[in-house]
Amino acid sequence: MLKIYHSQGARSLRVLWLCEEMGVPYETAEASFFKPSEEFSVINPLRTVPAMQDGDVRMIESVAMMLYIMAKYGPTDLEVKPSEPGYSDYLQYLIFGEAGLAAYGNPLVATRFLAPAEQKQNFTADYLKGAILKRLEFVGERLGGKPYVAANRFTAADISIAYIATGAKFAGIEDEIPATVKAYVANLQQRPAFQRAAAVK
Ligand SMILES: N[C@@H](CCC(=O)N[C@@H](CS)C(=O)NCC(=O)O)C(=O)O
Repeated sequence: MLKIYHSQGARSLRVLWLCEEMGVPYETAEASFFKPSEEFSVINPLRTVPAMQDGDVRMIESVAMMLYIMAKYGPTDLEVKPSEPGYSDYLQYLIFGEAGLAAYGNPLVATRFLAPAEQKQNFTADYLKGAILKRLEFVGERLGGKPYVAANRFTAADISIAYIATGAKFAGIEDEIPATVKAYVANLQQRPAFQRAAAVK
């Protein structure tokens, strides 16, 4: 069975949500980057969350885990095939959710919680915040009121993008998320699979 090293509110949420949508069984193990267990440190020496073990397979990138699970435990409509309209959007937003959005949040979160008081407000933190909000405006414009970012249906790309709403809380910018994106995420979060995944401690 898939073992997902998870911490509530971390990017492991993407992987749990995907598994819940697909009906793929999984178990979780606690993954704390502040107090990592020995087991977690062995699975992921970087101690970033999530990590995943599937037999001999070990992975430490949430979007790559999603691609792996869909390919290995699918087929699933959460994936868009190259022959379908919307394939390029699907690929773009699946990757953009991490590389274009959430990745900018890590140094912002670290600055907020770990930086000395006199370094909490600095050029870099302001730049990162601006970069995330600018990219969220872009997503909102791209959505144009539609409920999904690609292929006119719910896909893994939506799971990837929607994580930013959770990450934004840690970054202290949740109130600044554009209304269009807030509405998009709120709609996705109504899904029972999201609610089951978000409830996992
Ligand atoms: N690109 C990685 C990022 C993983 C990541 O940075 N996770 C955060 C928690 S959501 C973390 O572990 N931060 C602690 C750190 O960067 O040391 C992924 O998508 O899995």
